[in-house]
Amino acid sequence: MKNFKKILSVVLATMMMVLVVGCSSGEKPKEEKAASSDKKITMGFSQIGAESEWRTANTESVKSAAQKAGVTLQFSDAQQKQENQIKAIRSFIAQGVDIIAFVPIVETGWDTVLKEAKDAKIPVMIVDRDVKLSDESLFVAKIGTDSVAEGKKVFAWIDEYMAKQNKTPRDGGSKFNIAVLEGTVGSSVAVGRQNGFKDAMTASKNVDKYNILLSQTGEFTRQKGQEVMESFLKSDRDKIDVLFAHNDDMALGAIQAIEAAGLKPGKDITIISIDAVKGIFQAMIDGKANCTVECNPLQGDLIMETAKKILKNEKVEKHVYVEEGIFPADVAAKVLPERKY
Ligand code: GYE
Repeated sequence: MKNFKKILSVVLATMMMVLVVGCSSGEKPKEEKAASSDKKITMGFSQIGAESEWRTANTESVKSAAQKAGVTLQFSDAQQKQENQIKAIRSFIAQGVDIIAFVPIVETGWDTVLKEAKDAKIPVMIVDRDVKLSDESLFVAKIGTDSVAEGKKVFAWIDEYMAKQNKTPRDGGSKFNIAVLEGTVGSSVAVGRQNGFKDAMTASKNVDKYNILLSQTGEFTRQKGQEVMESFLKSDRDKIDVLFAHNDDMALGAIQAIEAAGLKPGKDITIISIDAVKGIFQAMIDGKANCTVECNPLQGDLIMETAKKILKNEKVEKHVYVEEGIFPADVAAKVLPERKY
């Protein structure tokens, strides 16, 4: 019995020592280790600015999703400048954040800074817009929208609508004249929407019925959309049949310019744009716009979910495109109350 007690006390003492040594050597007890793969994540997020209703919804989605997911967000607004985004990414690297996510304002010019992130072993996620890189391993995942598909949907809708409405060209000619308000120059979404639109037009059996008369950037803003539409109307007021705006905000600005020029938006000029923000639904209900192609800005939850998987070394899809619909004016009143942005 005495011996047994002795052995027991030696065993207990050894166990205590193992525990103390184990903890003091920096090793965490088992349960804590398991929890540490779920440790609080810090994400550096570089947003491009606040140029549109869509962008505001996108920012809110990212911020609220981060909060819900318990992710600490270092949020930086680049005020529409790529150089500010590059600075922000460099400062995220210097701070040693766990993961970087950013919306590339333009497609090119990211190789160097993303290489710096890779060298610092910080994974990068691309959000919303696309990039052109020399090395695809410079980012882990891309979550966003398919802008080429959006441009294609726009042409298909126009072609069907003009026929259904028995429209004829306003200038008495044989082709419908289209005016385009493009998005930010060099952005993947402006390039993709324009290319998708043109490709669908060229591939259509009705290609001879259409002419892109005017096409200029309105920088995705309401103000610039209005200004550029004013200049379009000065030169070609009685020729424009269709307006394709790369986003709803520019269409909303253009509507003001069209009214100021004494024309009826949505009737004299058929208007289609992309995003599906609440503002354009109201314009459609008022009969001033005809259709919007959805581009979903509510990407926050997916971004946070993906970031967590990446940091747990789980496999993630390299490209994820969110689902998108199309809303012509006749469904606007029914759909508006359900819209989340
Ligand atoms: O359509 C527009 C904007 O990148 C998809 O950016 C986005 C576009 C969106 O500000 O409104």
